[in-house]
Amino acid sequence: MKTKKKTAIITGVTGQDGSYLSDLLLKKGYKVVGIKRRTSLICTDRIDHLYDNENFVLEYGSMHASDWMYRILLKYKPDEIYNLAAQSHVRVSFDNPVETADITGMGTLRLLEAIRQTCPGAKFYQASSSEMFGDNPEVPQNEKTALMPASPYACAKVFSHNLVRNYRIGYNMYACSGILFNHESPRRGETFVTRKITKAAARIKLGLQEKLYLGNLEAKRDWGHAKDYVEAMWLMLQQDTPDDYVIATGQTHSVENFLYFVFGVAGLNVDHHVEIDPKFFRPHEVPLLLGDPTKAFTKLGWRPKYDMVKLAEDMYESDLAIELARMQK
Ligand code: G4F
Repeated sequence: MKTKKKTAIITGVTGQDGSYLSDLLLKKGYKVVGIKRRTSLICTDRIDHLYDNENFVLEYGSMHASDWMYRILLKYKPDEIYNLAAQSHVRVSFDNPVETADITGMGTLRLLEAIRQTCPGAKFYQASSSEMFGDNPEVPQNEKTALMPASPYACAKVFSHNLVRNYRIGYNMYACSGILFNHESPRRGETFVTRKITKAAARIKLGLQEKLYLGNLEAKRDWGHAKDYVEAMWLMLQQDTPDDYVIATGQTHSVENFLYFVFGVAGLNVDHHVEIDPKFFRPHEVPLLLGDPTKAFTKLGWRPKYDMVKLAEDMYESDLAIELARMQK
């Protein structure tokens, strides 16, 4: 007997995670409905390769409003919904706190409420974040570690994280939060520190740029590869019961380590090219993130394939190829 094709809705589909998750679900035979905020500039580079796929549909919707949520949920009757939409830049959230809270916090409430009223049996994944641990010095951080958010972005994520638990228990919905530690890739936005470093190293190597300006080099992050992390998102929705999981590599490195490693691979001297610019410092920093992914290892059977070294090499090689291709145009 032929089984019905599953339908998944992904908010934030044009982002790094949305694009990798679309690739994964399409490979698994899903129909994927991607939600994108309408903008006059198109900005769909990360999903352009999916346009010809008959199982991929793009719809417009902003997390600021909920009318489209009811329409799309009723139209597609999804089996799974992945809420990846957010104003996800921590530094930017200090400058735009209200917009961040509305998209990253209230947007989740709008979506959960629309699901409860239209398709309460659908499985829901929320992109929670290790930023929620904030400046809690306790490491490694696991699902029980106290949340001490240190930015408007993290405060909004905590609001969403608590709502997921509230809807799971209060309405018996299959709702999970993945507490994802930093995850990067060649598709990472260019203003996040890892991509900023790999892109600058490639450009400096090719003589296209002289200097790289950075902020706090002492902060430590548990960096994994986004390709690994979207598999964990999917696994969370394939369990008998919904739960929250920390997704991390269990290793932490300073920004300085990442910088020296990438510049070493590129054969560049950090002292010649890197300067500190106070504008990249944050009013309230998260000094140390180190995740304990034991629960995801044991209950989901999930394991990351990339560590920081493989990740940084992948990103640098990709940026070098992109810049070389641009030069040859
Ligand atoms: O790359 P970042 O901007 O990532 P951050 O703030 O850790 O947040 C990312 O990971 C979170 C998961 O924990 C996500 F929830 C969030 O959406 C985002 O994806 O900064 C990493 C560290 C910070 O400590 C920052 O102060 O790098 C430091 N840093 C130093 N110089 C810099 C720079 N960050 C940026 N973006 N740009 C700099 O020039």
